[in-house]
Amino acid sequence: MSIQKTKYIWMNGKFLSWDEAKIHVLTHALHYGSGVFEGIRCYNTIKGPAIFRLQDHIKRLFNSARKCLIEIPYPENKICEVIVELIKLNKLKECYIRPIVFRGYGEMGLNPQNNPVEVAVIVWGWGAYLGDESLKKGVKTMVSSYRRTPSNVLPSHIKATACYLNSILAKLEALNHGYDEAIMLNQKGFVAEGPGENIFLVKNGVIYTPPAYSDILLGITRDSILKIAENLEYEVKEVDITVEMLYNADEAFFTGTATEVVPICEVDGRKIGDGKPGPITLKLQKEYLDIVRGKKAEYEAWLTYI
Ligand code: PPE
Repeated sequence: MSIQKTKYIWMNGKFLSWDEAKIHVLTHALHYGSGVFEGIRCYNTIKGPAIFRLQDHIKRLFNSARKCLIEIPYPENKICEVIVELIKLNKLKECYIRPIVFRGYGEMGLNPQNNPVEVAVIVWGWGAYLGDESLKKGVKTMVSSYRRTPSNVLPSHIKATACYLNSILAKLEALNHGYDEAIMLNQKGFVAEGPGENIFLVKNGVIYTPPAYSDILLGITRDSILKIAENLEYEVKEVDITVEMLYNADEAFFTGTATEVVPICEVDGRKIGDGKPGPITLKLQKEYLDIVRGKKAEYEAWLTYI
């Protein structure tokens, strides 16, 4: 998926042209992964473009920074305003939004305190994360040989750039074996999440997802799906999930900002249910896509109109 350039990028207080937004090769974060970021989506609605759960994403960004002892030199509402302004300037109706905060050029070595904290926001059109067919047809997965980095090694609740080498290794392994996506277990051997997605399964009409303590990123889409499922009066359980439970599920699906809601049709060559997207998955997917596109009045509070 090559990136479609937009006109402007916001960096360190200024709106720059796309090609101007550059960093030095000695940028601390490039060498040591000393950055935190977010992934947000803006969708077109009948009332114009709207950002989904903007304040929640920005709260998580500031929380990630705090946990990494990075002080963001702007208040939360400034970053929110910049995002809205950047989408306007680039005249986009739908886009992916990537705010990133990182230790810049200054000194080398593992003490980052004298390196400036740099902040940028980039927006661009990003289609289906797991492929154009993924939402309708679902994806094939494998249980990765790479375990999710445990929280006492890298806190999984923070969205830090450094965490993503773990995800990249799992992703490449899955692709090299001919699968669309990986499923990672935690150190205890329970199902954790995908390299860039949370995971759910359905068994006998009950919806299951790994709990907050299972070394996962606390996804905002995960949280949305939990609330949507409860409002639709499904029984939802946050419990440890074994690989056995996954193999025996009636349905399974991934959630994420980039991914949205994608059915999992196969795990390690075993069909999930009948190997086709399940009815509860499709119902939650439709509800989610309706909500983000402003078709459900009761969820308006999740939308920030441009
Ligand atoms: N787990 C991981 C490891 C993760 O990276 C994401 C988002 C999620 C769960 C779902 O979180 P949320 O988006 O809040 O529902 N992954 C982002 C980055 C993807 C990328 O390749 O870049 C995303 O979906 O935006």
